[in-house]
Amino acid sequence: MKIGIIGAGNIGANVAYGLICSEFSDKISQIALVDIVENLAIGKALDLSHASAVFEKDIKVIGGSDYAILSGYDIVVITAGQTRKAGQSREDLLKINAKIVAEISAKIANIAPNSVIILVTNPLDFMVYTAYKSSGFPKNRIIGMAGELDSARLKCEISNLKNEKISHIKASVVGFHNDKMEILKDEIFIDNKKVEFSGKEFDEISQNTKNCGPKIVNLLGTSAFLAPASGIVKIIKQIITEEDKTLICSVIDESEVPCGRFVKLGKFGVKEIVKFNYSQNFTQNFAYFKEKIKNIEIKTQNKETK
Ligand code: A3D
Repeated sequence: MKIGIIGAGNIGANVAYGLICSEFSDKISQIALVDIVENLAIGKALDLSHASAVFEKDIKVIGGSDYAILSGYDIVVITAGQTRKAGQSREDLLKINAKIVAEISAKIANIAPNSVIILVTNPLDFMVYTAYKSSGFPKNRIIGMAGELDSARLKCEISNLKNEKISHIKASVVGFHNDKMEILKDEIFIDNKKVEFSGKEFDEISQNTKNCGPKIVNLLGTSAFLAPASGIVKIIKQIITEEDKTLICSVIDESEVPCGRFVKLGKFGVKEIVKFNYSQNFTQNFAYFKEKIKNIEIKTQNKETK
């Protein structure tokens, strides 16, 4: 498998490093970093190629600013764009990042027309939609990473509150990657037993989960990158190994509204959107998305590529 990463910044470089260190690294032959800042992509690729050599892995890592290096690639991750600064919401980045992601997606469609595109650029669900329209790819080949990160953050909160090991906890966050994210209270289990929370406890873990993003921005002056990169590595693992596992990813169904849903992944991206009885709120929020996206001009490709 050949994996391209657009944006050699914090998330991009850590996705590459995570892939090199992964237990499925033998399935990866090449990683390419592309960044508008050419030296950054070349320099980080060089460093990562040495990391790969330290671990005695046969992964070639290349970098540059020319998209031609992605020719025929299988998976392309888009991390390029601005990050939010303290006080900014993810949606403050909408216009600027939509322009960046639209241009990049159109280039990917030309150079790697059979690839699966994975997005992390914020505001995530809007960028999934932008890449879908600008690439002309079918819905199954566009995947956004957020639900696995938000669910991991929720698991950390539950682990701290109940003093339980993360590996014993099942917890899911679906919907949009913003304040409207939905914590599935009835789907929280420890050792397969449903967990009961007082109203105050549930409010606290919900609020803390939603606040993880801004809290890290305030501490670091930039957004989180190690956990988001790990979420992308997890998605790539599912695509490559095709294990029968359910993840939460931002995907587009017939409603044409991307947001976090339960999915199964495989070589061609989304294999299945798993049926689930989502709340009324979940679908009511679609109106909010449609209202916001209609003000964003997105250059679209004429037809879907197969
Ligand atoms: P950062 O370290 O700034 O890296 C972004 C990289 O993109 C930089 O190296 C830029 O040079 C590059 N870039 C900018 N414009 C272009 C372009 N047109 N073509 C190619 N490269 C370009 O940011 P980061 O890696 O920390 O974050 C990347 C994105 O992920 C931001 O939009 C964040 O808000 C977002 N993010 C999402 C999550 C989710 O959970 C969805 C979490 C954390 C961050």
